[in-house]
Amino acid sequence: MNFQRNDFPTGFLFGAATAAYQIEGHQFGGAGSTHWDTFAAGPGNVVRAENGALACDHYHRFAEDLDLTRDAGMDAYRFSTSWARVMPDGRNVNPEGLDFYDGLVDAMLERGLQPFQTLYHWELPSALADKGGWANRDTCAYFGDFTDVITDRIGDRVASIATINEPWCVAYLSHFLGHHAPGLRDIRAASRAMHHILLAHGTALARLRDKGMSNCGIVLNFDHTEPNDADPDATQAAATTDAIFNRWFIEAITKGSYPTEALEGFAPHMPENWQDDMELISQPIDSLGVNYYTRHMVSADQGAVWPHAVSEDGPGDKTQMGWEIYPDGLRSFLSRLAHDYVGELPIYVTENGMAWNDHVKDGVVDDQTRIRFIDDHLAATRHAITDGVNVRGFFYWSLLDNYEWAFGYEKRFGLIHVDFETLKRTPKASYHALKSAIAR
Ligand code: GCO
Repeated sequence: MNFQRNDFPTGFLFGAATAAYQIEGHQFGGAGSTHWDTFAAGPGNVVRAENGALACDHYHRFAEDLDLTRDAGMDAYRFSTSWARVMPDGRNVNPEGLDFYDGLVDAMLERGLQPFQTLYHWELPSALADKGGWANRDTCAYFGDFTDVITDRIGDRVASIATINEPWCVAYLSHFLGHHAPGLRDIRAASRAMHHILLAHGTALARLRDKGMSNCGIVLNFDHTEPNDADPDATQAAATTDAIFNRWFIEAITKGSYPTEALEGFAPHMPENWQDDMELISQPIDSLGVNYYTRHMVSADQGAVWPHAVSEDGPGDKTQMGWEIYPDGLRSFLSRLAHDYVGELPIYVTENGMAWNDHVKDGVVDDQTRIRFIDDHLAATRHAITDGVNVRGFFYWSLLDNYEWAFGYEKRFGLIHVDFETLKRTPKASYHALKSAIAR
């Protein structure tokens, strides 16, 4: 890597990110069924119909995983607390689930790792999916109750709490594009989910403030979006796509409004009196988490349903996901977010990383492409800091190869290789390179 820890401001945090369902093994510890278990069991939804029942068996191996995180010289670890593990039916507490997260947080602290918690990284209990999930307003209040229960147990020891991970994925990708659980392609359900997921954020944040928590925020994903050609229709399609993907959530949170380009499609299907919720949704946050992966080029397609747009991957080199590697997009988002929305508010890059078809050969995983990827995105982060953006930390996605949702176990994002037959962990060359770069 072409940087050292002291190229970053003092106190800048280096970490790695994971999510409960993707690594823990949801069959253990009395966790309840989630909508991902049932979605994975539906025809053609997930590669080989794989689910998170075993995943990386982090439930039993977390000590080893956190040892590896500490040994890499990291400062922080981003994880999620599964709602369905803590409350298997979404309403009643599973003491074993609370004990697990209690022990997990202590294990981080024992290793000098700051716990960065995410409350919802998509582990929706099936019992609540039965009632309509995020299309149902009641789910927001239930989420508030979950927030109370988990915070009463571990809130005294976590460094940061993000309410929701990637609301665009929760709402649009899952209820309009149908690629993630619950797999709907329905504009009414999508419009409701687009709003309710933010109401859930606002509800949880209010509960956290009632408990005096002052380290709270949300994690949003941003995709660099450009028109594919000079056609004015493409410019329009790109602007609408940008409004849905990149502006909807941050504008709601920081300005209490939704972009008109996006409301054009959603407004007729929004829940009644949604305007009354905007004050709760736009309460101040303490930090913003930014997930950034790639760039999309957008063309107009008047024959397609609203938003009359088709997105393609950009022209540059691709990862195993087929996503273009485009580090400049990270720099420009960090600047845009500071300039247009959050000003001096601390920003953390809470996810950035790439999948590659990694193999262990003679005990080594030589992932040079990932080393360059990380180096280039940390350079983009450094540039944003030089431009004056208040970026306080960077979390690589992900610590481990894991369950990549609809792609099953096929896409390897980890700094650490996981053999899904034996569950053996093998740190990749990128792990060692990052370790050397961030050594004190
Ligand atoms: C997301 C999630 C992660 C993914 C990662 C790679 O962005 O979808 O936060 O759970 O695994 O982003 O796709």
